[in-house]
Amino acid sequence: MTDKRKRELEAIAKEIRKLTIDEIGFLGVGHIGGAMSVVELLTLLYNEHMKVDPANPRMADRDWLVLSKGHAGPTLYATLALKGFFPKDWLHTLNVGGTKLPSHCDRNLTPGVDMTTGSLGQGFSAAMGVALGLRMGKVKSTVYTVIGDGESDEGQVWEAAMFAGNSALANLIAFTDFNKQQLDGFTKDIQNIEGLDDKWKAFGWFVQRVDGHDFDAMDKAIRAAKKQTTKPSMIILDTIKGKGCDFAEGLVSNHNMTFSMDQAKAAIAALDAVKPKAKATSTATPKAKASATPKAKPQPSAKTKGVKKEQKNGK
Ligand SMILES: Cc1ncc(C[n+]2csc(CCOP(=O)(O)OP(=O)(O)O)c2C)c(N)n1
Ligand SMILES: [Mg+2]
Repeated sequence: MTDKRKRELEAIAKEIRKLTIDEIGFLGVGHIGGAMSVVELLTLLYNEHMKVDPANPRMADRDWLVLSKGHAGPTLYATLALKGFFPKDWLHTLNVGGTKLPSHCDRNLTPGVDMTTGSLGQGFSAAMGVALGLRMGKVKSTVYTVIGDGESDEGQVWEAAMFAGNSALANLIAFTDFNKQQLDGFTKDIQNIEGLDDKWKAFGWFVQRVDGHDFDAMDKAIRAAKKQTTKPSMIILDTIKGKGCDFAEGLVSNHNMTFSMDQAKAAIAALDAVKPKAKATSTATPKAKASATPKAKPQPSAKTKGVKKEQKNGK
């Protein structure tokens, strides 16, 4: 990938990140942490790899995205709006009554959303079915799917993993958004899934692990995955939950947060203050970040009290 292209993708990612913060901030509550960690991935897929047509979202030979971690829907909506699937002003209807943009993805409501997701594990299984169906129909499309590291606790994920390996679903490219955090804590403390690479290999998958905020590394991994002819691919992405949203990144309680439009505006201004790099480089060091302790523990402030309440109240 050329430096010029990297800079273009960085600019798109910044826009998607800003739109997503604004979208959730306008509603006042949402899954900001897991939305931020997949910004670069969705940017790259929709602007570099996926065959899609905003004017014809159900095009028969399109590539598919199954966002199995459906709570990151707001990032997908910002990505689709920027591509022209629907007007940007829909973003301010996130999760209000009668909306076409529910907090979790719904293929019957949103142009460009390929699968209804949100019950963790189910989208991943559905992606296997789509990949099998396309192969049976001799459609040469790629199915991309994204699971979370916490989602990897679901037994259903491993049933699907076994099925895809045995079925040699080479038209399937999956990603694990390994942001080291799940709903109410660190993944390693809740269900340690390290050795993830070997687990997927044992199920018959072609496995790679890269920095999920580095366009070049992800691009190379996707190209290598596309060359596979007998194995489904798992690309494990080392990412940071809350990445780039100043009030959320580093908080263990950033899963589903309440925040004000003022906080959203300040976070967006902080992103605007970051000048584009002369030469695009990686933004995270996977090994270091993999074991890094978040910058700040949640403080017993009004903000984090709200977060705790949200976590108790729902997903
Ligand atoms: C079957 C099921 N159980 C529980 C939930 C509630 N839930 C929503 S997101 C989440 C945590 C997911 O963690 P992870 O996969 O790491 O995603 P991240 O928040 O890091 O994006 C949970 C438990 C759910 N949506 N579906
Ligand atoms: Mg996670």
